[in-house]
Amino acid sequence: MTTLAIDIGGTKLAAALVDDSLQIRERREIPTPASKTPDALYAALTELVTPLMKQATRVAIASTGIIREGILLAINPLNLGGLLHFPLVQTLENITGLPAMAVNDAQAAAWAEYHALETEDGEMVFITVSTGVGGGVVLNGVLQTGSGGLAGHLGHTLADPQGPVCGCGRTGCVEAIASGRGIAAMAQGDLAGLDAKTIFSHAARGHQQARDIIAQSAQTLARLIADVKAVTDCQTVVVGGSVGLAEGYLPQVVESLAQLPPVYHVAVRPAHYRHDAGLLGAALLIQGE
Ligand code: ADP
Ligand code: BMX
Ligand code: ZN
Repeated sequence: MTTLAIDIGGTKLAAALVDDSLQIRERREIPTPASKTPDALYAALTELVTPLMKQATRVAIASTGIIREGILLAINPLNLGGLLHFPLVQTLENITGLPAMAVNDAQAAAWAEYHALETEDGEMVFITVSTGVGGGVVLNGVLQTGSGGLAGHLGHTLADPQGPVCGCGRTGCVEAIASGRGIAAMAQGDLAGLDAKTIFSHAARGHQQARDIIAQSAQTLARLIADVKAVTDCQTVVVGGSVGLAEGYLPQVVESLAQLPPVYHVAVRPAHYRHDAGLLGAALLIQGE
C-alpha cells in the first residue's frame, strides 16, 4: 500500500508517498503559512497534498502540537501563529477522500528512529530542536503517547526559572531558550529580527553574540538530555530538527553533556532519517509496525 505521509511543523509542511518498504518518493515541501488561520492552513495542506493524493490509499500525519483524537491542540500556540485548535484528521479526510490518522511529530520521529536503531534496548528518546523543542519517548519498546497525547513534550520541562516566558504560559521552558524560535528571540542588536538559520550562518563566520546564543541552546539541550537519562535510563538519545542537525550543533551538546557526572552520560546521535523521520514514523505507525 502507498501512504501519503505529511509532516506539519511550525516552519514547514512536508509530504511524500511512502511504500511498505519505507521508500520515499515525490517529497514536497512548502512553508507553513505566515497567517496561520485555520483557512490558511487548510489551503496550504490542499496545495501540498493534491499532486500526491491520487496515488495513495491512506494518509498518515505527523504534526506539531498535542494530537488528541485526531485534533491538533497547540501547547505553544505561538509556534503556529496563535492557532490553538485544528481538526487535522477530519480536514485531511475531506481533502483526500482517504482514511487518515495523526500523531505528534516528535513521537512519530521517535518511532522511526527507534526502528532504525535496530537495538535490543527498550528505551530510546528522540528530541527535535526545530521551531520548538519536541520529544518522543520509547520505553520497553513501546512509543509513549500518553492518555491525552502529551507524553514526551520535553521542550516544556524547566530549564531556567529566571528564563524567558514560553508560549505555553510557563516561565523558563527548554523550548523558550533552545528552540529555533527561542534562539531568534534572544538575538539583540544587529541580530535582532533574524531567524535561527541566519543566526547560525553568522556564528559560522565568527559573530560572538550568535555563537553565545547557540552555545546557550546547546547547553540547555545537554541539561535536558541529562534529565532524560535520569528519568528513563535510555541508552541512546537521537536528535533531529533543522537546529539539532545544523553543522556543529550536536558536537557542542555532546561536549556540554561530557562535563556532567558520568551517570548522566548517554550516546547522542543525529537522526538517521534526518529531516524525514516524522514522515517515516507516521507511515510506520499507520502500517502497524
Ligand atoms: P519545523 O519546525 O517546521 O519542523 P525545521 O526542523 O526546519 O522545521 O526547524 C525550523 C527552525 O530551524 C527555524 O527556526 C529555522 O530558522 C531553523 N533552521 C532551518 N534551517 C537551518 C539550518 N540550516 N541551520 C540552523 N537552523 C536552521
Ligand atoms: C512544541 C509543540 C510540540 C511539538 C514541538 C516541536 C505546538 C504547536 N507544538 O513544543 O507539540 O512537538 O513544538 O514542533 O504546541 P516543531 O514545529 O518544532 O517541529
Ligand atoms: Zn513551554
